[in-house]
Amino acid sequence: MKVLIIAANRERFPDPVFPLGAAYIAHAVEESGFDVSVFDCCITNEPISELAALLDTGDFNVIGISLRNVDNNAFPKAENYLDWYMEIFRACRDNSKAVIVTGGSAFSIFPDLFMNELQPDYGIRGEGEYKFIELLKQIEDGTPPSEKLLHADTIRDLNFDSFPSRNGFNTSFYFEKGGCINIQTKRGCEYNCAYCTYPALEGHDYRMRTPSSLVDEIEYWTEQGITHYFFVDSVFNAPVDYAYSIVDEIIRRDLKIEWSGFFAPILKDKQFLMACLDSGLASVDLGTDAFSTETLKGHNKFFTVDDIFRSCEICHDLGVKFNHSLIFGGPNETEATLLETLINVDKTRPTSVIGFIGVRLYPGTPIIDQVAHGEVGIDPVFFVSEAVSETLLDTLQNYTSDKLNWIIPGLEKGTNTKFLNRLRKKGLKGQIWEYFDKFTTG
Ligand code: B12
Repeated sequence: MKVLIIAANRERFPDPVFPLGAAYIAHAVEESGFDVSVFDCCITNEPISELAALLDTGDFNVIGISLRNVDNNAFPKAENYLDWYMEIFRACRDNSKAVIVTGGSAFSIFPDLFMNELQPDYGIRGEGEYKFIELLKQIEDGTPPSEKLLHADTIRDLNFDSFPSRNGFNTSFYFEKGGCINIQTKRGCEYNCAYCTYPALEGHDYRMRTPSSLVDEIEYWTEQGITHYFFVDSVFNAPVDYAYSIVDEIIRRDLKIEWSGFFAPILKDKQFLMACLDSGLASVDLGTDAFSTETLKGHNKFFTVDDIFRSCEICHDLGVKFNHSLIFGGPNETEATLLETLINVDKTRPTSVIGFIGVRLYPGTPIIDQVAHGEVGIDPVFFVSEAVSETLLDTLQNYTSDKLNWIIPGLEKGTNTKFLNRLRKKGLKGQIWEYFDKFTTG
């Protein structure tokens, strides 16, 4: 049976990101002995015509389409990718008789709505490695399931027989244009942040890969010339013992790499970050969200204003670049809390700040019950605290106008992709925001 896996994502901001979900699925297909090809919509300027040509010659039995992003989260200029996904589905229907199966994080957030809009033959919600293969076998045996929307069980053991080969994907493209490739160490998130989809997508319980097999993957890619990595885990530094075991294994193998990842601002002392530095840590992306006690409470965060200050101080002491990821206008936000956040962020002298305006509402997140009125759909709906809804955009515009290291996609601030591309063309690696301190005015 011939299977084609399509990575549908074309978003290139803040960087093109290697389609890791699609690669996991393609690898599972490869391992199960089916004939697999891949098509990545991000690396070509003419995806539809190229896809049509491939479908014309490929004679595929099944097409798996990976949907990563629902939308770009950039209120008030948010765009969803549904029209684009529809084009891909149309191209597949028009040029092939294959059974179409879809999945991915975007799909798993809105399974019913995407089933309705895109009309695949099957949709798989959740982790697709085993469920997709089960479906392929059923199709091959002539016993396809009658239900169209399938729910994958949580995969308890993430130590698959081998790490994703990424065969057929253009890893060098992502290393050159995106400055790194991505690695997943674990799945799951123990926290309950009000807005967040991660627990809904990955569950609350951690499932970890063993450090040695994980670092085998990094070592393999390092031998292929990849020097920079991003750990895609929801929070790299929790649980901290597991994070230690990874950095220790990288140090033990003496790999010459640089890496970054999402950190919660809960650093207690310098020790952990020093171990990270020894293993090649280049920067820390802090999931700060807000920097005032009331708004942190509103987001249901698990740390305090003091924790954030302490974490930033540790980064400064050790010379580690850090970004604050923020969400402005969340629950409990007032003019006073907003100003407090802005001023506190400045006090910490970050390398950069990436701020989203308003809370994008998704089903399955804790905030939904408190604030959602009516249906929350693929077309982005954002919550903005009433106390700042009239003034938020102006306040942010005015406060950040002379701050060149602040990126606010909703204000199209710091999002000039031509400029970012020029930086990459100079060969800059790692996270693009690591270079934004060069622009700091203060
Ligand atoms: C790491 C990450 C980033 C990093 C990526 C760094 C890098 N170099 O990779 C950064 C910070 C750059 C980033 C940016 C963005 N991200 Co992001 N990101 C993530 C995160 C935490 C992990 C993604 C990942 O790699 N997962 C690991 C892979 C293996 O999992 P997976 O893709 O889900 O695949 C599994 C299943 O979905 C399924 N599956 C996947 N494909 C298919 C196909 C078939 C046929 C089947 C059956 C199953 C299947 O099986 C796979 C294996 O189990 C997720 C949240 C999350 N926990 O998922 C958000 C997430 C993917 N991002 C999201 C968004 C919106 C974005 C941005 C648009 C804006 C933003 N808010 O940051 C940009 C877009 C960037 C781009 N160019 O596309 C959303 C997407 C959904 C949505 N809400 O729209 C998520 C889910 C978070 C959220 N807010 O809900 N992101």
